[in-house]
Amino acid sequence: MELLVTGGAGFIGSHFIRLMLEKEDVSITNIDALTYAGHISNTEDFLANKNYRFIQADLTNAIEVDRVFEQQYDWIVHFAAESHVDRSINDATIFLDTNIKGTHNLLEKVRTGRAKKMIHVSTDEVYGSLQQGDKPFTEKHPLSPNNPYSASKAGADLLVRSYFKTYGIPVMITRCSNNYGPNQHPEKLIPKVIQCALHDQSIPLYGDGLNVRDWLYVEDHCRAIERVMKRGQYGEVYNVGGRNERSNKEVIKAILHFLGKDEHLITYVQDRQGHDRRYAIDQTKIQTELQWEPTYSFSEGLQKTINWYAQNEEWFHTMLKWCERK
Ligand code: NAD
Ligand code: TDX
Repeated sequence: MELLVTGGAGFIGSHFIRLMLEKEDVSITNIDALTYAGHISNTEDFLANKNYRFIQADLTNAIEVDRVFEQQYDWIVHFAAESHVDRSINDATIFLDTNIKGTHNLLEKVRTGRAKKMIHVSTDEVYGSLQQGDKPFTEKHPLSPNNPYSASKAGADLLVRSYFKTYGIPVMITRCSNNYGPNQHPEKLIPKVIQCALHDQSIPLYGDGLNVRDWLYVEDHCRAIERVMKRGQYGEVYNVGGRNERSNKEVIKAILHFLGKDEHLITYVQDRQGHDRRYAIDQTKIQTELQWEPTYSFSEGLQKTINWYAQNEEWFHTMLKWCERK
């Protein structure tokens, strides 16, 4: 199987490649622009694998994309995106380019036969926000994104849907909740908290700290995508979640507890603009139709994650330096 992964030098994409390289008869091409969020160090352990190759290419650049598609692929698994909500609030421009135009360029390659099938990796944020007591999002929940990042992801989701309806191409969408694990960019909540806690630095908690996210260990997300490739139905959307809702304050306290650090490190700071209150996923569909469910408990996943960051502080600094250069 010839598999094209986009954004494989980022957090989730690199874990997905690692998982797929364990399979027989899979040859993987990773295309990544190596933005501030993507770094070759995330792929170091499989760089030399004979079934893997890397091409630095920007999905928004038609010429670079054409070069990648000189050969045909059986699958595209599309992770590449601008992924950080706070950055999208500062400036949405690149989010529209990468997340919408980049996705469109790939859809065109499926439409014109350069790739046979595609999975578009999306997010629960496209559904908007829930209040405490509301029912979790099903796949039928209307798309009501509240920040430029999620609006750009919703735009991409709708384009994918339109290409299925108009051209009948074999595409599927996954919408996952918050991932955590090794190699997640230092700007995201869990890595940031671990790093601050390790160095007894203050931990910025937005607003009242009671916003709720559903947390899933990254390897479980990758296994869900693999399951969708094997058993999913074209044109369908599959929610993926951890059945693990926690307030941000609870998550930070759990990390401090693991590290034996004091809760006084928590510093309440100004809230994120348009901060979604709660995400919660109803994943009945993937569970019953595709027989997928998460394998990691939050405490197992968090322990693994904290250990990794504690043992890989150099990686953290590499990413921060890379960010400064970009
Ligand atoms: P990430 O920011 O860690 O990685 C994104 C990767 O995409 C980087 O390697 C970056 O260099 C690459 N990229 C960005 N723009 C590009 C372009 N124009 N051309 C080629 N490559 C480009 O993101 P992540 O957290 O791994 O998320 C991966 C995907 O999963 C995204 O589509 C995101 O929306 C989705 N998702 C993430 C989460 C989460 O909790 N992290 C949850 C649900 C869905
Ligand atoms: O310093 C912080 N303090 C804080 O309180 C940061 C970085 C975040 N937060 C809060 C905001 C959110 O409620 O923690 C929560 C998680 O924040 P992020 O890690 O920025 O993730 P989130 O905004 O929930 O989005 C993530 O999950 C869905 C990913 O970044 C998206 O790519 C994915 O689609």
